Amino acid sequence: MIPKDHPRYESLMMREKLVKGCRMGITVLQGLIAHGRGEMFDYVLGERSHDFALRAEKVAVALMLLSKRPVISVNGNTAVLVPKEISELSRLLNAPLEVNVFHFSKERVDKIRSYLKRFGAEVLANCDAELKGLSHARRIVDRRGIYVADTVLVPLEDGDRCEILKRHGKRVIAIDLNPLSRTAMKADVTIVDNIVRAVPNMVEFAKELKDSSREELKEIVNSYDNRETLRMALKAIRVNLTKIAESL
Ligand code: PTJ
Repeated sequence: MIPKDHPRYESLMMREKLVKGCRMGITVLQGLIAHGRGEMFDYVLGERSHDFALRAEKVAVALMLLSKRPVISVNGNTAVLVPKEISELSRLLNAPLEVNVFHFSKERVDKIRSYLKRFGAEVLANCDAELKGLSHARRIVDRRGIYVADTVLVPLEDGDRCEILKRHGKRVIAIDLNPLSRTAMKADVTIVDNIVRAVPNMVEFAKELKDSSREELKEIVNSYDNRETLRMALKAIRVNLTKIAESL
């Protein structure tokens, strides 16, 4: 049991959720390693949602609201870290969740689907279509979801799928604490924030923006420059580390 007054309580609780996710067959062991990388970036970013992240979260919500077929891709880490919050976001944005995993087995996909359904979301997981150009398992998608989506939200993504989604004419929104990752660099909107803060922030933006006009939403999206977000994220790491070094 982790005492509530432990200085790293929230961080340790996230680890507990992922370990439990592994025991349930939802999260893969590789997901623990991926989380460790995320933790490291969160640490050097100061474990808070920076202004550049809040901006990207708002733009992401506006873009999803403007889209005809937005879809939220969910993997094993996302499913256990923010099941309730991502289901709420899905409802507010009218964007179904789709189980899409790197370490694929039909059994695992079904487990993630059943788990998410408990939170009331519409969950696609038919695995009945393939994204051309990808050789790994993330190519396996649902014909009603990512396959026909115009915008895909991809939290904690790995490798090259972002590029392939874009080649298929889709817009990609990434949530990734590592601003240097391939996905972060290639996405249309990169949210450099911990998923446990990013998704609740997006829920709030969705409540605020859901009745906005298309013109208002377009204005939010059109003035956005993702390269500026990446630049600011990298600079935030430098500034934070310099501040700490100089305070010693
Ligand atoms: O469930 P599966 O089979 O799809 O597998 C999922 C993992 C996460 C194992 C797979 O997608 C993977 O290997 O991912 P990577 O290549 O390690 O990339 C994950 C990215 O997410 C890294 O850049 C991490 O920095 C970032 N990340 C990890 N935890 C968080 C995070 N970003 C935001 N919030 C987090 N909590």
